[in-house]
Amino acid sequence: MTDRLAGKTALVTGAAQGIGKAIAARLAADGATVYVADINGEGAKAAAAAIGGKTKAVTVDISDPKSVTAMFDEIKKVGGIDILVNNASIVPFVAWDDVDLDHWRKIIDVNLTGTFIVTRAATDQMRAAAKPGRVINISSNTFFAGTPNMAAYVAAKGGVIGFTRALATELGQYNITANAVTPGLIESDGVKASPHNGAFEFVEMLQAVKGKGQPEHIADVVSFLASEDARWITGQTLNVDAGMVRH
Ligand code: NAD
Ligand code: 4PL
Repeated sequence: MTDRLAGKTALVTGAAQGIGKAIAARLAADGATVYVADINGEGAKAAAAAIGGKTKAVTVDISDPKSVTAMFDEIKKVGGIDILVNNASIVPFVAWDDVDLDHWRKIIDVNLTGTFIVTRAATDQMRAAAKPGRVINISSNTFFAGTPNMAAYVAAKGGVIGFTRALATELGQYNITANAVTPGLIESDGVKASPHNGAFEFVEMLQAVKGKGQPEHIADVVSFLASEDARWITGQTLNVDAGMVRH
């Protein structure tokens, strides 16, 4: 769509489907080489093939440090990473009475700790190559709204915002920026296949601008944050939800 990411290498986690796939497609359309990473390796291959351009599929479990290290060893061979988009997460719909310790631990482990594991490896690689960099973390507007049936998820997404703020402080001296994006309800593959699909009417009532949130609404904003135009923005949380919440 532009050439503003030409020569850059990007990694998008959870890119086999949904918002991650749309982000990968947009960054590729902006000229970047894009690693389409997902725990669903077949899905990642299919997404990379569908997007075309300079995409490469990779199988990774963001909560497994060994798997993450192996992925970055591959990326290092082609010159290292410039742009990291932490998008992979589990999007649960679990009534409060069913939120037990196993569920809590699983959601924190993937959605928050997984984000840390990938960011640790990616930013070490950026620093070793003395390259400027971008970290873009996909949080959620549920952190502002306290959305029902997602208690562990809401906590993890708040953790992602806190982590982003600290990361910006730690990495500014290396010319690496870190920002979070908080989407509202988006009609992703995961949402379409879940009870969240029944919430669009209610959410649209709260939105200032009407319509159903689409993965591209998020991908276009991530493209901006990844670009040179966003060089003076760091530690911020950009809410992208048609005005459902104001924070
Ligand atoms: P989705 O369920 O459609 O896709 C998520 C992808 O992440 C899947 O392909 C899945 O295989 C992958 N994944 C899950 N665990 C993984 C792991 N351990 N390692 C690697 N990959 C893993 O989700 P989506 O709706 O497109 O959401 C994408 C991001 O946007 C998530 O961070 C989600 O929390 C956030 N978000 C979504 C919405 C929404 O309404 N859809 C709203 C706000 C925020
Ligand atoms: C408003 O992040 O932001 C449902 C499911 N509703 O995952 C989300 C809203 C969901 C959201 C989200």
